[in-house]
Amino acid sequence: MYAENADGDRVNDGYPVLRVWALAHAPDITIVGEGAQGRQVREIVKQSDPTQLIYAKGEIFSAAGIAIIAKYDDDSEETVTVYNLSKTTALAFGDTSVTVSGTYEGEDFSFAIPIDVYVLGDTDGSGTVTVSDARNAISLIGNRTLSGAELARVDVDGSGTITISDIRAIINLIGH
Ligand SMILES: [Ca+2]
Repeated sequence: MYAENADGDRVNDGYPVLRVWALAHAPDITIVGEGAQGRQVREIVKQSDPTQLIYAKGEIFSAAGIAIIAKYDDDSEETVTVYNLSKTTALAFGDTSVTVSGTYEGEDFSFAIPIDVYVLGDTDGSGTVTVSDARNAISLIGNRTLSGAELARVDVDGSGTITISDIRAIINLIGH
C-alpha cells in the first residue's frame, strides 16, 4: 500500500508507508492500494461434490464438478482449481473414498469424497461374478426400484432396466 495527500500526490516518493504512520496522519493523507492484495484466506470449503460418485471397477476417479471455494476475510471468494487426488489410478472394488487436498495461499485443505465402486454383473456386491449373481439377476428382471450402484452393477447392458439380455451378459461374466 502507499499513501496520498489531499492533492492526490503520493507521499514518501510513492514508496510504501507504515499503516500506523498513515493512520496517525489521517485525514490529511489517504491509504491507497489495500484491498485485493491485503485480504487473507479465512476458510476453504467444498461447495459441491464431483458429478460422478459411482464407478465401475477399473474406472478412473474424476473430480469434475467439484467446487472448492476460498473465502477471504473481506467476504470475497475465489474458486480453487489446483488440488491433488489420493487416487489417480484404476479404482478397485472396496475403494470407498478419494481425498481431494492441497494448499491454497498457505491454507491447507482436504476433503474426502465418498464413492461407490461396483463390479459389473456382481448383483450381490460380493466383489466377484458367480452363478448366484445370475440367479439374483433373474429375480430382478423388471424391477424398477433399483438405482445408483445397485442398478449399474445388474444392468450390464446399460439399458436402464433389468432384462433377459442382462442375465445372458452376467452369465458371460462369471469367473472373469
Ligand atoms: Ca457376486
